Amino acid sequence: MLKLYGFALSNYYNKVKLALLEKGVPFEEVLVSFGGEGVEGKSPLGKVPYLETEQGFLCESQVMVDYIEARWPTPALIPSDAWQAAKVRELVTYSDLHVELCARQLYAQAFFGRTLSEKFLARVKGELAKNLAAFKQLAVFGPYAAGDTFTMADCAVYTSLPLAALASKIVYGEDLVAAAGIDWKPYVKLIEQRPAAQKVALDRKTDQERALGVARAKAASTGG
Ligand SMILES: N[C@@H](CCC(=O)N[C@@H](CS)C(=O)NCC(=O)O)C(=O)O
Repeated sequence: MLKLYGFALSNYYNKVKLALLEKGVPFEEVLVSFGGEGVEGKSPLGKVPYLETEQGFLCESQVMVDYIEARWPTPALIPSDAWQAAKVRELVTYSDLHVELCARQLYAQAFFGRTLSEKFLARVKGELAKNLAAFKQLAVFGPYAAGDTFTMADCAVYTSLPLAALASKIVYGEDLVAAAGIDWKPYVKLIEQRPAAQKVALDRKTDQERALGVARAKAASTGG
């Protein structure tokens, strides 16, 4: 059976978990925190999630989602048409690379008690506003992220976009996602009608205190 390593507060862990749950693929969850023991040789950068298969370990959430899609094609999380599939993957990339990775620069202050410089925050604010405006041009929300069907783009967007909204609200006092004209709250409500997303959301809530405690201890021990 597949084993998914990571923790339920991690958006990338939840992206893969949501894909597995949507497809009904059996898997075991193995709790590994960031900087946790045993990551060596399985996830070279020490990041979670990573996935254990019968053939070895995989890291990088989108690689895992693509592997799961190839191995268990039904129900499909990507259209069969090459163009439509590329549009879904384009949105996944924008969500992961341009929205989440940019917003991630705020997490140290938003969630882990660090203070970032005004100059740094001003730069990230401009960058995030620009990237969200670009993301909005590609996202369909019709009603799903990439169109009228639930796809792997929803696995990425549902697990990351609310974090960008929350982090920017905490740091700047303004939800930059909403400010970009992205009405993300009804979208989250829609996705959370799905049993798979309900499980992800419940497990995330349960994991919140544990994960924050670990992250704060790590920040304190590294003088962060
Ligand atoms: N590109 C990676 C990003 C994974 C990632 O950043 N994971 C975070 C947790 S959400 C992590 O492990 N952070 C610890 C670190 O970067 O050392 C993916 O898609 O899997």
